[in-house]
Amino acid sequence: MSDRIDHLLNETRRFAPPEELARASATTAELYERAGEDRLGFWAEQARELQWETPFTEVLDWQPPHAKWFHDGTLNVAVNCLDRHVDAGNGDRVALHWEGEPGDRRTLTYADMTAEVKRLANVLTSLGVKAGDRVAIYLPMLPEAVAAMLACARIGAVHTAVFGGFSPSNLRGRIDDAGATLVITTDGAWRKGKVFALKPTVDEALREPGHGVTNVLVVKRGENDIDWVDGRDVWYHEAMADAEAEHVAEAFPAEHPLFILYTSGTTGRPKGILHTSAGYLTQTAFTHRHVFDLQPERDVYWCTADIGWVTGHSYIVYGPMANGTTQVMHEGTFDTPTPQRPWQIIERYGVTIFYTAPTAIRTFMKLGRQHTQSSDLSSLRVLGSVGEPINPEAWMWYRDVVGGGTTPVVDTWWQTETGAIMISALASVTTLKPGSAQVPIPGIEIDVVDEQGSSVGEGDGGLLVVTSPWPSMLRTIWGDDDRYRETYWEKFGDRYFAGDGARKDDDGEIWLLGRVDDVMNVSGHRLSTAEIESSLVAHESTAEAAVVGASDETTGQAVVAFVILKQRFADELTVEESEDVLRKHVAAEIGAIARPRQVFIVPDLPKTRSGKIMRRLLRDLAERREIGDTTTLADQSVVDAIQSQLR
Ligand code: 6R9
Repeated sequence: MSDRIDHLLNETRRFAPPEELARASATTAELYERAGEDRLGFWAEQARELQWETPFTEVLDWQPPHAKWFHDGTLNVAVNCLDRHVDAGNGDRVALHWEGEPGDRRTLTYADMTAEVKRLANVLTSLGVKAGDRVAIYLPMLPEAVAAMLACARIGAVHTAVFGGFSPSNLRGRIDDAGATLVITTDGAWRKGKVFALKPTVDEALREPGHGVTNVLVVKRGENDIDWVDGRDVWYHEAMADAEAEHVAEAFPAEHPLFILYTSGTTGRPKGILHTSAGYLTQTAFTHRHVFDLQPERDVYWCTADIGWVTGHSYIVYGPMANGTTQVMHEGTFDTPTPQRPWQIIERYGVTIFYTAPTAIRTFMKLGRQHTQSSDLSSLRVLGSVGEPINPEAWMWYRDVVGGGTTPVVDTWWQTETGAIMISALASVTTLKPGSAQVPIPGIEIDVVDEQGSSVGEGDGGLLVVTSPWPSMLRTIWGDDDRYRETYWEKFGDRYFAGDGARKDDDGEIWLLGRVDDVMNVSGHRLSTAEIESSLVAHESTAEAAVVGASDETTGQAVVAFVILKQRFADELTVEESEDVLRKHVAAEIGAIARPRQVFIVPDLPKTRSGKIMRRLLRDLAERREIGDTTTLADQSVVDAIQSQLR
């Protein structure tokens, strides 16, 4: 695969951590050594950073493909995220600086959050929820969403969060698959300057009988009119006012289920990924602290992910709160009321660590640096990226424009299934390579292998595998252990198959190339969508690009590109001129084999709510097929706009 990844291989820029970050690097750098000498001992040390009711004596019980971590220990996850900080004298530390889209603000300290979660735990119990029961959380970015997850954890109930954008049938599918008995939702939430009703979706999802839901707990936010089912629906604020303030938390076994999260799955039925307690909390807390060089006493951290996505679970709720972090949480969209919103928020709270997705970064690029420059961003000291391969151009823009040219950008590779970050630079230690996730974090073992499972050499590409079990790994697919074995373990035995393509560079470091289902085969040459997208975005006229392999009679597959132009080029060039320029550019950059058969200039790209480009849908469009399932699409009108362009 080496000749096909030349474009990325030619990326030779390197950035060492700035002085003030490197000060901590001596101790952090030792983590690699410690983990290398005694991997299980290393993870046991990390786990002992948590507060245990019963200390564990066994670190790992591995019966491939099933792992149990720290399994004879007991703890309470919510106590670790809340009470522990209050008990340590940090009750006054801000847990959440929350901003509503219309501009309303709330500040909640660790003492406030602890009090909220204790009351809510009592409410859940009074509604009949017991340890092991499942609770569906259909909430947008409200502090109550964080409280709901932690209240479930506190009583040992298993939450399953569902994106606010999902349809009634999708929500119902998840409620049924998980066997949820309670749904927590809101009347409505703010999005793009309007109240977007959520409760009607829950009503519709529960209309047909056959589900096990006995109550719907409703947070008042949108103040929009909603239907009410007496005996089933309960106002959150009323139940909280009636509830006892005190709650004594019980400890649960380390392997007690914590949550189920359905992956948006590009094809087929969604998979309910099951995570358990202590191992998950250990790895989310560890990675959050060391990848971002977190100093909980002074940092202000902002992760822009939705709470209904795994990044919201691991890097808003569990990792950061286990570390006692002060964070920013924001409702609604970034461009409302103005595109300056995110930068104003960073300035207002003095955000020091900012964690977002490449798709957001490319949107910021498209809007232009003038919006970024109108705010003082000098508080930022670490930037993070997650969700997709970040092309070197976006990486450089992020570092230069948002990070003032000095702030490290850590590109973090992981999945819903892995629970926590697996491959990433450590901000205070690693010399960075734009566009590469680089190295497994301490205690994680990764390889890139060929189809037969043999490790590839340096400079070569193949499939990414995790070669030994890790604390925050998924334990199974809820209700379908056979599918768990087939999807992740059948291909390479006791090595975990991630479904991503990757290559090792000459230093043995890792570059992610996108999902293997995003790998195209053009005339027998394997081309990565990420590589061609990277080349397109490197052209001065391109704001954002998505590439798919569409079936082609002669070449098997052909490269089809969808491109959003930067405004000033869209004004200057005709569509035909732009298409021609970009086709030539890719051919020159990567080689004639990668020259797109077609370049479509489009106003927007279809994305999931977690910000991933829906290439499957673009493939349908490129092949002029009926487009498939669009339930995970964030904005349906984008497809209509592209379709009218293709005619
Ligand atoms: C956390 C999250 C997982 C898939 C994963 C990969 C892609 C995520 C990435 C990345 C390259 C990164 N992905 N981070 N690809 N570089 N830094 O995104 O979870 O929604 O389950 O998606 O996302 O393809 O397999 P999830």
